Amino acid sequence: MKDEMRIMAERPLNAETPAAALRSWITPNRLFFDRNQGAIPRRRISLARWRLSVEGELETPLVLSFEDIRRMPKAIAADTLECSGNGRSLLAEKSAGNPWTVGGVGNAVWGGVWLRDVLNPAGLKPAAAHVAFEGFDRPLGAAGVKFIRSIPLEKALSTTLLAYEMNGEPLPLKHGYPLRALALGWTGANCVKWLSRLTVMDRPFAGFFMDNVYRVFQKGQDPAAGERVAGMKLKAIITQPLPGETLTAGTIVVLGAAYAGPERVTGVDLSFDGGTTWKAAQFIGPDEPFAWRQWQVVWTDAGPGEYTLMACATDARGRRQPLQAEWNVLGYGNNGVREHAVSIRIT
Ligand SMILES: Nc1nc2c(c(=O)[nH]1)N[C@H]1C(S)=C(S)[C@@H](COP(=O)(O)O)O[C@H]1N2
Ligand SMILES: [Mo]
Repeated sequence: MKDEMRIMAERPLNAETPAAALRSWITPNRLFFDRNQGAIPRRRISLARWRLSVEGELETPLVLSFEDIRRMPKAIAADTLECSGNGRSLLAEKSAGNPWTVGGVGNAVWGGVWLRDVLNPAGLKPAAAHVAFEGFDRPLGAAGVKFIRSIPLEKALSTTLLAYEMNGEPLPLKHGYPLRALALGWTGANCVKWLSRLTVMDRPFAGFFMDNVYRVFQKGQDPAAGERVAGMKLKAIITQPLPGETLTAGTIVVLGAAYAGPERVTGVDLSFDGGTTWKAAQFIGPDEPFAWRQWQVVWTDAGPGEYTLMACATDARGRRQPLQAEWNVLGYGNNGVREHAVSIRIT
């Protein structure tokens, strides 16, 4: 149903956006996917009490109030956010984790401050190499490990936003109120919610959520030896029709979205016959860096039969999405064209 999240787990809350709600360029806050490793704070922290501590390889460590953040130059950026595991359940071979289909992704316009405007005035020391983000959400489970993640300084200073607004509203509690990180174009795991502390480090933060997960590795391989998830992968999704739909012969409008994380999407091709022939889709809607592009194909004279629709995106570097995803133990980055095929019937 268009209006209901598909809940995969309640504690922690993990829920995906229904595919039909991915048709609009902006994903409504109410339907934006939820991905949590720990417990969502029970109520909004008082802004008067909230503090952000900024420490580590800095000349002048800082403690900022919400007012301090509010007084800084405001930045607005569109960003499509996707969980590393999105599409995992569509892989032919099983992998461990939440069974995401297509809805572990959403697009929003975020308002906040550039991370560089917080860090630069504090004076970065020459050893600065990574920035670690810590949230104040409580860990769940016996291990009690906090969700702490770091990103390279270069990413932190170029295109990372600290957001307090989502689609013109204060950041909703579930999405990190009052402040979250957004490494634009990078997977959700790099976008820590409920920020309480930023630590500039001389090396990547070491810990469970850096070294045991959010790594791309094969069976029998040490997770820490695998590559860290960073930029979202090039991918097209079909949002209309939906899998299993029965349609009436005639003109059929196929809709979808395509995204490439830090890259730009330059084309989408659609096949009605399981990949034998391809037709270029037409872009519709806004064209913003780091945000998905919507596309459509108007299919006239669609006759009765069974069809498999497949969409394939191309990026500005001329790369095409793979026909089949590269499998890995945790099922990250599924951008396979075949895995995202939509089978329909026309009568
Ligand atoms: N503090 C904190 N930040 C977090 C997480 C978390 O569990 N705790 N989960 C991360 C993951 S894996 C994803 S995909 C995104 C999801 O953001 P959303 O719930 O706002 O969609 O938040 C990230 N930031
Ligand atoms: Mo994620």
